[in-house]
Amino acid sequence: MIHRPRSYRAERLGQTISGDDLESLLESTVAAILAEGVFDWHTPPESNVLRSFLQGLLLVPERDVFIVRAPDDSICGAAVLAHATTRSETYSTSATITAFFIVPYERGKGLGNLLMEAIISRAQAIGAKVLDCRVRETLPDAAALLTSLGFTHWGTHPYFARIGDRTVRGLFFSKLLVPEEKAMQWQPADTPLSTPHHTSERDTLTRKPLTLYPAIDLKGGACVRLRQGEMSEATHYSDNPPAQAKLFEEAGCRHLHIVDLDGAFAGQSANVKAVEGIIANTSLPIQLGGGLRDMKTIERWLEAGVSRVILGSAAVKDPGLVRQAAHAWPGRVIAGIDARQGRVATEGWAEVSELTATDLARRMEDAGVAGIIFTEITRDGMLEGLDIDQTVALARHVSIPVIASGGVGTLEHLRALRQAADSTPGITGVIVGRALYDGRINLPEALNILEGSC
Ligand code: AMZ
Repeated sequence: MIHRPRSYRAERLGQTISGDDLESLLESTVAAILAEGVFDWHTPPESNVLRSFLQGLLLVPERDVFIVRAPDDSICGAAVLAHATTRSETYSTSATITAFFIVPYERGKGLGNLLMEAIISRAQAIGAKVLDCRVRETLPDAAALLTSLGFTHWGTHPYFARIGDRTVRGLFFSKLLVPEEKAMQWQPADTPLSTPHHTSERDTLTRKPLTLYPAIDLKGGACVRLRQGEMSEATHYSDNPPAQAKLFEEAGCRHLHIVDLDGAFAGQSANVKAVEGIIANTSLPIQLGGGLRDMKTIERWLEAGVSRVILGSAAVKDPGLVRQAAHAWPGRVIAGIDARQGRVATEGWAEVSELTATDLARRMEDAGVAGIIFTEITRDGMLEGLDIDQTVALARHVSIPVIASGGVGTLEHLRALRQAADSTPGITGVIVGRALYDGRINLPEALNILEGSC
């Protein structure tokens, strides 16, 4: 097995926490309280009080708890995002960071940025238009971090905290997550999408970037592309998957999407050497799907250096496994929902179930997955455009990120997704396969469109 050094990473915690994680969170929280106070404590309470408080926090649906893990898995930072679950104008337009810390001994490594990125993408995924944060005036580093991330300081609160015999003011910061004119409009989640007719320059400056995931589909150790998932329709592109991965990395991609096609059909990992070769040959984060049907196999790949696993058949046939994996590896399990005209397919897409994509998406959100990849099978490999309507409908049905897949053939198709994502913040990325291999899409231009600068 190939081992890569693990890196610092931010995650959102689920409702339950392992004993080790709880102790680690407790320890880092005490360090942060001693350094400058957090969660309204300036001296640490008894550890049982703090332990119950942290456990209780995880159970509140309107609170998301984020952590930063060090390479040895210990927790070295945490934050809380408060938002409303109610889809009402008053409550769901903003989200507020109510706690935020990096332990003193891990500062200066950019971990605050990492934690904030995870918070911002969650706030966007739940449709918040504004992200608020209050910082004590005695914390200039925290204020500087927010300013550098585009937050605006707009006011002060005179009696924010009483520390010893001192009254400390709070500084209010906000960041708009949508263009200003959209922040003024209220659009209930279930109303049809009104597509903007033009894109103003201001839009492009405030949009969130979409991620492009180049696809490497593996069959018999080689890179192939299929049409509508048919193995008999495979076009062979490269015998050297690790070299292909490197090419994508050098061309500016920031992530890789890998599917073990033989594995998806067989129900167990098949292109093991090719995947290991890719892991060894690139430093990009990798999401891997195809044939992952038990905890052992999932763990094996996450340990081997894969960033996230994609569960497809298991999402339909073994939701208990998805729930267990999502809780064991928060942020690292995503669901692959592949639908043939709205009905979900499994086993290499050879079987179609009765489940609709939207029903499954809700179940997967409930199981705790970090996101969904949605593929309309009839579009896959056909180069005729994504099924944007279905993707939008799905993204509006859940509050976790949705990645679009199947059918990208031109830059216009990416522009159309970009536009849809502007009014549906849950759409966060797109998978592109055949069009890249055939040279129909120029990668720098594609990245430019998706990342928002054109
Ligand atoms: O093209 C296919 N026939 C195909 C494909 N691309 N079949 C499965 N898959 C992908 C899914 C998902 O990423 O899009 O394999 C993954 C799911 O595999 P499993 O073994 O969990 O169902």
